[in-house]
Amino acid sequence: MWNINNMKNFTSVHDAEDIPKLVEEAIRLKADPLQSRIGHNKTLGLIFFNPSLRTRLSAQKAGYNLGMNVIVMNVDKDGWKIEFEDGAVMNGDSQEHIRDAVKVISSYVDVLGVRTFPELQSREDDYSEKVLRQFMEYSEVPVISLESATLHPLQSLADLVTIEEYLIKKPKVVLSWAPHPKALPQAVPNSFLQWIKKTDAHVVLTCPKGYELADEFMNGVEVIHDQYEAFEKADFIYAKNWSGYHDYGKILPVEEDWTITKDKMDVTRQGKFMHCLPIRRNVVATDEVIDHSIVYQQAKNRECSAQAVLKNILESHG
Ligand code: SN0
Repeated sequence: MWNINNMKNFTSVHDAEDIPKLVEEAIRLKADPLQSRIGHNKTLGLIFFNPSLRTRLSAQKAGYNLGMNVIVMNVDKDGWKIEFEDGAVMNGDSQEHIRDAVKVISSYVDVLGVRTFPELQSREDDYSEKVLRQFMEYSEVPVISLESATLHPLQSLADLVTIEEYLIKKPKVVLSWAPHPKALPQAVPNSFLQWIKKTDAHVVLTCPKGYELADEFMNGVEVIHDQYEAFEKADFIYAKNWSGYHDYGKILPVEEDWTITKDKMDVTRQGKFMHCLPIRRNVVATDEVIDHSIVYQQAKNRECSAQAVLKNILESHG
């Protein structure tokens, strides 16, 4: 079958050849979710090393919409303890090597999704995508990232779909760092920048000094350290916390209050507030901001986005 994106795996923006077409396809699937049953008699496997609500349920629903069977496993809780080191002498805690686990899982499924967060200890380990790479190496079937150590492409595609639904030409889109009690991954902001840069948006990043992301994501992005100034006339405010990239995995001291409030939203051009969820209310943003936001639309768009990706993969691997 003719396929617009000729997708093998889906682990970053680079796996989508034609992003506007993928966004359009997601929007078409949202309007008529049961239009294609290309996944009939195929099985989707979803493997989680970390918690999930939207990714898990939306990917499951997307699979069902295409007629797939879906099997889900929280390997961190229900499986054997996995060993990731090559050549390890496994006489300690870990019980099953990743290469055996992935070979076996991939023999049961036609498409394999995996979620694997960074440890936030070693930047080198995390940014080499150690776990995702092993899945891609040992899997016999296409692999989808359900959020890896450094990227969250299914979220970013849903974010582009959501922005596209407002039909604003050259929107001003601001990615804003926000406070959080825990050290969180850089995956969502990295990935959002990777994808939004492929659109006609004017992209601004605002964060306290020291919270800049890796150059490969920041290239071509305007950086404004004053949050109010950055928010001026914005059409979309995308809030997210992340831990330090340069001072890796650290929570750095920040003096000003970066919580997103109505006062800050008031300097935008009736800007829409976005967040991938889960969100710590009244820390990242106030109740008032969240309750007047488009976060549920964004979350709903996870379903059609995952479905567009699965459909493309099934078309390429019929
Ligand atoms: C994850 C992250 O990458 O930031 C997943 C987002 C889709 N978020 C968290 O781990 C939040 C945990 C918390 O304690 O609020």
